[in-house]
Amino acid sequence: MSYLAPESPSLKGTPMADAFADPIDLQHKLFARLSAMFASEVPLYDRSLAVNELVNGLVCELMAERFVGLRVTAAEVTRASAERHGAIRIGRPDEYRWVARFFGVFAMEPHNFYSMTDVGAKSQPVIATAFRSASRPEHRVFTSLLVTDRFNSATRGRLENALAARSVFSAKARSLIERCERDGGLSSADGEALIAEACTRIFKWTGRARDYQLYTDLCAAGFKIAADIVCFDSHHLNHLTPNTLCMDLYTAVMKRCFGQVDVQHFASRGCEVLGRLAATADRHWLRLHLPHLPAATVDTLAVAPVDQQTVHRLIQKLQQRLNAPEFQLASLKNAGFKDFTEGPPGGTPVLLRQDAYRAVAESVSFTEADGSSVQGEHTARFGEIEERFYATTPAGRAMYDTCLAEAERSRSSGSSEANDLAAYERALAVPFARIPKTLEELVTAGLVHAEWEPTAKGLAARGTIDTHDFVELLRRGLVRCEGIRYEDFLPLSAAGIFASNLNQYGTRAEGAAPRTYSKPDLEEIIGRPIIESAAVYAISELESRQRTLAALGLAKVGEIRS
Ligand code: OOG
Ligand code: NI
Repeated sequence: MSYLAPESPSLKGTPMADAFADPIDLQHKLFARLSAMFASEVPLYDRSLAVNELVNGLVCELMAERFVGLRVTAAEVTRASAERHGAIRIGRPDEYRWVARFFGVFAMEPHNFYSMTDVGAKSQPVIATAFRSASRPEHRVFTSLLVTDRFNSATRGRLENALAARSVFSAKARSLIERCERDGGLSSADGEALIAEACTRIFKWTGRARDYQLYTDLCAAGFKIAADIVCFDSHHLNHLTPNTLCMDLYTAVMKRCFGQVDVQHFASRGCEVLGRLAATADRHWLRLHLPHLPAATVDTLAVAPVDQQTVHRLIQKLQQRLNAPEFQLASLKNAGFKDFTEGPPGGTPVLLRQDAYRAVAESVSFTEADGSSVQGEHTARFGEIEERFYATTPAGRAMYDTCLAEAERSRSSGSSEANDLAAYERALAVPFARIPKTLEELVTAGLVHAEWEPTAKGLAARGTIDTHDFVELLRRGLVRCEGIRYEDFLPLSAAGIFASNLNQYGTRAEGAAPRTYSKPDLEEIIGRPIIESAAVYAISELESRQRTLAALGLAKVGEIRS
């Protein structure tokens, strides 16, 4: 099917349209290859993927104990570990448009406008959107654009000069993108050719840069983000983040692998977090974390208690596996793992949790205007990990923001040790206590979005039901719901990532009259509308409510208005 030109049915069913590769298949190939590229560039990333797959496999073993009859194959664990989000930073508007058109080939649409220019202390001179599939989001790329009017005119001139000299998309890449747009798709061979351009040129780290003086001047002035963008000759991936099934276990394992915690400490932390998961994971957890399992299978699974011995046995098994040489990360050049996870505390299933190992300095060869070269280094590429939860309603988001701000305040006034994880978790749990922990409670409080459907009991009661209220219908067992997963980014968390990763907390605007950017500015650059994901989550929920009411005989489809 042609996604770029859905309005041109003339192509459908023609030999040409049939010869097109499925853009989602191409997207999976693209991210598998980008991941292989990044793994060859960054040894720690390669090992962190192995850690993630090991942890995800263990979590699935735990689930097989918890859910009677559940089996998760190794291939399914690999599948659950294949999701990625990347981050790239672009210098020129015309480059940005090419990037948007490139992602269009892979059915990835711009979602949400993020301005980093005005987020308080963590501001950065970039605006951004994230490219992902609207209907099948699995991979996403947070794509920033440098806004040069934040700089004084002399710096701005130097930035634009440096940027004018480069050409990241080859003539071949551009013609493949144009072909896709013109014909409504690409053949597999052309898709492969474009993926090769992505992995050998467009997003590749080359270790080469230009203009060492500009690089050092920008870093010294507090504009390392600009140096990261303008001095390099590709849109190198800054990070490529896999998805974990248990953030707290993953971070504990990584700290053990880096030698930041000893084996005993790991054993007790591992048992604590796995024990907590064993006690709380329900079918909603399975649907959220393993969306590839058929819903009908998950719905029939019976939950069984998991004893502490089983948890111990699993952690012991993990310890043994971690003794393998590939997990001795301390032997690789590294700057360690961050102390604390960003986002809500474990067990509060809203939005997303993110953590990372820190960036290491990489050597860079700068080519100067006279052709000579200077050796320098650059620290930017780090190893993020994330776990995704439910999309919040506006009320849920407001509550989340309030809880986070409160946690932030108590942290900055707190006396807890900088790296005391237990104290950090206790402090975070206090403000977040007011956010419920189960899906039913979250939807009852109107804090997260869900998809609804009638139950068999509800269908049998059709004609006798006297309420339209979904909380009441849920309470009576006439409907059920599944939470909608959050597929986007959080501007504050993103700003924090820029800041911690660049080791530079915020940049001030020096431009005479820096303008304020808004969504239409970026839409003009991209040449396409930017999707508001909050509206899409709300509409999905509303449509499922309409279908459910209709199935229960409570309304005709299309009759309900919110
Ligand atoms: C992008 C930061 C945003 C996230 O996970 O929030 C991001 C960047 O550092 O370029 O990736
Ligand atoms: Ni990220």
